[in-house]
Amino acid sequence: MRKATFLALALLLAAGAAFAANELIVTEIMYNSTEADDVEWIELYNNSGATLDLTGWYVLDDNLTHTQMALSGTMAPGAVMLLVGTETLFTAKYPGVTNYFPVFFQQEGATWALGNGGDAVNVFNAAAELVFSVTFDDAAPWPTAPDGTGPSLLLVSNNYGDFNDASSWTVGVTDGTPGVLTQTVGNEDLSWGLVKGLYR
Ligand SMILES: [Ca+2]
Ligand SMILES: [Ca+2]
Repeated sequence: MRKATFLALALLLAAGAAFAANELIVTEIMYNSTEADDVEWIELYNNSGATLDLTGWYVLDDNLTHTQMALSGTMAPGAVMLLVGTETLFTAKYPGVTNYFPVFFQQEGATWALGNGGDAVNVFNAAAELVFSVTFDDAAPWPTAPDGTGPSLLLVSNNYGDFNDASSWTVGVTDGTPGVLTQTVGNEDLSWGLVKGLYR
């Protein structure tokens, strides 16, 4: 193992204390895709060491009076699931990606969407406790490329201190990687799989 990689691992482990406190976190957001009708999605990751029973859990944007998007089923440690805006748009753009919940926050205009000028993603557990929250913006210091030019808004894998800190997020690849975790900055030698392995 190269020395630089070892240092990166040590830094990741040091950051793990704050990270591990968050059982279910958002790792990637597509809030303004290049299509006229945004193909929106939110990527959720089981960051705990245990299987999560998501019965009763739900997601909202910044308007807590909007229709709650009920999560369901279970997620194994390290599992990734998507909350998708509109199923038909999503499956047309990302054929083969099937790890999404069977509720759709944009569908047929009935519910809500992620604002192109900034919004929030709030995850609540079955006790209606806020367990994850990010309020993002489309302007600096937040990454601006996710605002309609193609890339997603991507959680920086080695900085989990404050999800509302713009520096915790970066620019994903064009069209993002929905349903698949991707390592983002600095440590190209590290995969998310390796990072997850370290926490087990
Ligand atoms: Ca949008
Ligand atoms: Ca991803």
